[in-house]
Amino acid sequence: MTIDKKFVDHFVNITSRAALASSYFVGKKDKIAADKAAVDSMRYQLNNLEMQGRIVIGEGELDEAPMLYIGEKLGTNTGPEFDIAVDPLEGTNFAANNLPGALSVIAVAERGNLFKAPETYMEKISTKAKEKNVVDLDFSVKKNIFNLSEYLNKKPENLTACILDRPRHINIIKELNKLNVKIKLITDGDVSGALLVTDDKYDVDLFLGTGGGPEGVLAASALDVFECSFQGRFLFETNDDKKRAKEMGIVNLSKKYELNEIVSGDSIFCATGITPGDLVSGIEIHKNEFISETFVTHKHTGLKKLIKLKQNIG
Ligand code: VTB
Repeated sequence: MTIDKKFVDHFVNITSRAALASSYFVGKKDKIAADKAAVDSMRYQLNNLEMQGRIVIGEGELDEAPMLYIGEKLGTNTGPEFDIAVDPLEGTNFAANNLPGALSVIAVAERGNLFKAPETYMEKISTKAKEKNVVDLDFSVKKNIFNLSEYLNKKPENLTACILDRPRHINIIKELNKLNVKIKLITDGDVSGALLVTDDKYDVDLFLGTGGGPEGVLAASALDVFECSFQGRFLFETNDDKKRAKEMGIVNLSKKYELNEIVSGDSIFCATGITPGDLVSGIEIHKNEFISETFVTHKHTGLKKLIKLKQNIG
């Protein structure tokens, strides 16, 4: 079974509209309002779609923002059965402070093919090498860099590694620095960070570090269409986290997941820019029209491109 390609247009439209809704709150210092606008728009549009949709990854539970919640049923209750992961506003700080990189994101797979991730942290690694054993979550930073250097035939000093700027990454950053690797530190937005390995034009060879688990599943859905690898391992710190993970069916809490254990079969991924960033440009409004740019993938058709749309605001 595959997802009909007509849904690509539908989902591009949905993240574009959600991005537009959120864009009115850009720079207004109100993360909750910017998030709510994107969530409300996404929910409304998903409910109008001929599908039997179910949210498996909701947004915002880490910081208790307004959200599309896990288990929520969406659509007209006719048509194909989809599992849906959403991050209607990825980068709430970016939107609130008018900084580059705010996105509206959705990933869709057929029922049962998208990992149900709890709202916890995940150790992640992605790179532009599909082969196993080039980079691995279980390798040291040094081994990953040396292997990648050999694989890409680039000296470590010419490799770029992207990582969230967080105190928890101090040792990884020190090690990268010692190896003379170029570091691209991002303050938020690790869906985008992980996707920067998909094209040489972004000049990122490796993405690594610990970020949100839901964001990891979203990134993996897009990476599945590229010659790229992704591994993720959830970090369950509290007893509550562990209990919820078990309730969601996770047996081995310290398992390292390969990309195709996170997403399998056909899938569609869309990320529309709200503010301009590395991956896509932001929403532009001209009188009654708006322009959006969306990073889109569809596994079955091999589609992977940026789609720019000019539409009526109406
Ligand atoms: C990342 C990033 C998000 O959360 O997943 C990060 O992609 C992880 O959490 O944009 P901490 O901020 O607690 O490190 C965000 O920054 C916000 O959801």
